[in-house]
Amino acid sequence: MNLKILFQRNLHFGKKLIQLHHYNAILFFLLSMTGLLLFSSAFRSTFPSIRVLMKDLHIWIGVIICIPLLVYIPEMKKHVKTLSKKKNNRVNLRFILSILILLIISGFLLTFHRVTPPIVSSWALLIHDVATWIGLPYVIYHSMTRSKWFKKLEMRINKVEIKEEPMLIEDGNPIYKRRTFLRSLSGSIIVSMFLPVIARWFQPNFVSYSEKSSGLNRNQFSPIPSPNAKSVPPIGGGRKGEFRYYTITEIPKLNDENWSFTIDGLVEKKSTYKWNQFVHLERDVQVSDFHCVTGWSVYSVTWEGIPLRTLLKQAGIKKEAKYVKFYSADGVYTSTLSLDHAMIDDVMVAVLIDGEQITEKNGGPVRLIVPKMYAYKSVKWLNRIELIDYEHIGYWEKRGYSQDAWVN
Ligand SMILES: Nc1nc2c(c(=O)[nH]1)N[C@H]1C(S)=C(S)[C@@H](COP(=O)(O)O)O[C@H]1N2
Ligand SMILES: [Mo]
Repeated sequence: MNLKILFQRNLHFGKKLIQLHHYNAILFFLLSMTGLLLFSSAFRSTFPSIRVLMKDLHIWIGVIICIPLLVYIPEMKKHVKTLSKKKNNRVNLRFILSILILLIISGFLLTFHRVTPPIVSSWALLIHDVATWIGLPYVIYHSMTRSKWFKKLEMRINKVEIKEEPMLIEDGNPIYKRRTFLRSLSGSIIVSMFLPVIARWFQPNFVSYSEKSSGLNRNQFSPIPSPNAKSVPPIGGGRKGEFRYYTITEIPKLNDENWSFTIDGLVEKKSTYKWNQFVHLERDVQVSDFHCVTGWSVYSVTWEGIPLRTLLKQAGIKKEAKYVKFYSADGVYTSTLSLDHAMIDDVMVAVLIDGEQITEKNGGPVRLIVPKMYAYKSVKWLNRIELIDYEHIGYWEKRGYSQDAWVN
């Protein structure tokens, strides 16, 4: 082929590539911002009302970012050809494309998490997170070292070095050395910024171990509930997976003095328990899975507590009662179940998890669990159950979460 034509074609292609990169950079920035906001617990508590909007936005930007990628696919062969002599660029391309593919597939699965079994979303979320925490720093590095600003900086440093140490040449090309130095410097700065999060992913038990040993659980209630024989050791060896701790308020500071537990509303017998009464109520043990609507799950959790229906029957359900409303000691969070759903066997007012007291982060001393529904139903720091005859809309449901919380 005529060399001149080949050159022109490459030039044309190069321009296209640059254009593609500009669109991508903006979209990628928006995608990262919305993604990081969704991940952030500060955002969860400060702007709960736009959380659902942010999620939809993130999904749509994700879909839009696939369009330039579709434009690129037919050109890919050509692109790879132009890189036949540049090993680094080829590796770079392969890496970026694999990260993108992982993000797209896992993002797609997460978007349709309601029609897939929870185990699929757990994996998808893990992959989405890991790919983000590796891909994001890489893309920042990539776009930095390729920016005009960085190139100028490199050139300036190289010039200075050449003037000052012209004799260094025997030790290899000084320009090359300086450039590698500058690149590894910016690389390590970026990596050290992201390392804490990345490390957490590869050492998922890190947080819970340090928590146990440093006694971060400030829930010091006495007497300590003594676990049922079925709870210790926990059935099947204990839970699999990690909780992500969520709260939309500060964690309430609870102790056996200020804590109480009330059942009231449309019941025959209203009652309020103090801790030392509550701790002596008869408890049951069950193993169940715990699913958050954002995709993560914790499997085979051994919960010990009082089945909700036992509590309700003891209180005496009045005929007018249609719904059960749950309150949190944080003073803000609530959820509801219809009376029928509240009577399902595994809905439990839990006191122990895997034979241990529920930590304050995890919603202790007492939390609700509704295993068959997404965990936004499972009120943490549960301190009041009220029977009502109207439908109450819970905290997250009011802010856009589906009223139907059934897990597939
Ligand atoms: N009081 C209170 N209960 C709550 C929440 C909350 O923010 N506050 N978040 C809910 C959601 S969305 C989930 S996924 C679970 C998380 O439980 P964990 O923080 O113990 O992992 O608690 C649920 N119960
Ligand atoms: Mo959740």
